[in-house]
Amino acid sequence: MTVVLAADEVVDFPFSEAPLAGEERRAFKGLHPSGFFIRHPSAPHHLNEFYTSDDDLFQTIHMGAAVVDCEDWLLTIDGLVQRPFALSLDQLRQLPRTTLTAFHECYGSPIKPPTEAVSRIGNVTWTGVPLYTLLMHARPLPEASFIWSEGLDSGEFAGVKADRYQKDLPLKKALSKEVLVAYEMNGKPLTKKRGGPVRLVVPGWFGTNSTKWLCKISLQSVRAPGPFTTVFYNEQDPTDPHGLRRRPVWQVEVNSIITCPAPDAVVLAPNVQIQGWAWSHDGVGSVEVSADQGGVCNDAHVGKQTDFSWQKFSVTLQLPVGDCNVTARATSSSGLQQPLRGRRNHVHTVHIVVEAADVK
Ligand SMILES: Nc1nc2c(c(=O)[nH]1)N[C@H]1C(S)=C(S)[C@@H](COP(=O)(O)O)O[C@H]1N2
Ligand SMILES: [Mo]
Repeated sequence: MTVVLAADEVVDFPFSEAPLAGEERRAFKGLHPSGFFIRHPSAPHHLNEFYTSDDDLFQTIHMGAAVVDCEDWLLTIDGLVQRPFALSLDQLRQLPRTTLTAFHECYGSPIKPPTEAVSRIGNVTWTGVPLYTLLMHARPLPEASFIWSEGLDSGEFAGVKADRYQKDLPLKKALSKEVLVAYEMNGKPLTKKRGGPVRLVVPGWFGTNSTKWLCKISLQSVRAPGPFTTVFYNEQDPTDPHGLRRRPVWQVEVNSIITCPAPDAVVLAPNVQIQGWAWSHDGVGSVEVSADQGGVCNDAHVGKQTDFSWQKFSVTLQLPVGDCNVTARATSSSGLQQPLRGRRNHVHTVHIVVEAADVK
């Protein structure tokens, strides 16, 4: 891929040290805790706010949380570039920063078939330096088609050993202005379990691509060979009618959650307000909300997107008295609709009880 830099996009780099092989891994001081770690997010009915607090946001760690010495931390940019270089944390912080809002979603377990809805989702702000700025300084060679990102963590996941967490992105996505080398979430420095001091953030793409404890970006001509891009995180493409094509776990599929009413809530007939969040890598076009009583199905109002945020939907349904299941079904901007069942992004249904308004 040949990359041309616009004149107004040149960032002045007051530094640019040639990297020494493997030097960036010196900052790694061990894993704590070590081994697989997952923190489940709060239930959908607790995710009413546009911005998800750190406490309500899930965490997914395959091999252990890396303990990183910030003094020793280095980011190396190498591979198919004219000008490989390395940056310290202070140097990274001197570069022009960007803050953006993005939903953050975990694909779910890469060792189970993706048939169950996971709802590991939130919406936060990230602050950091666009990866674009660093790639432009390094000057990609025309043969470069992918970036490989490396974390400082190593160990074992599902019986497979890995000497590092390694992911890849097509260079085209890596050069999109939203991809960040981030050091803050929701305005605060990244904590250890969040991937601090520095992680990659790939808005619109599954969380697995956002490498935590980032230490290296390498430009390459082919996909990365590590287990997290080969053994794990490739799936059967559900849009292939023959079910043969496989695809990397990259773009986030259209999905939604109902945040209000809460499960088993008792509400008053007939007008019941339903609201929630919908998201997709390419934005949400519409959300249909239906109830299994009274034959109701209405298009919700869908709010605007801020950067790569999730989008609010809300609608008032006229429901008869009795038990009722309410379902939201989102359609992406490109026209893909959430499946009704059997898929990680299938529709979310909430059971509610509708009571007559004059019942005391
Ligand atoms: N180095 C490293 N980066 C990683 C992971 C990891 O285990 N190691 N987990 C990935 C997965 S699967 C997800 S969903 C996100 C989770 O980010 P969070 O824990 O901040 O929510 O980080 C990704 N980045
Ligand atoms: Mo994940």
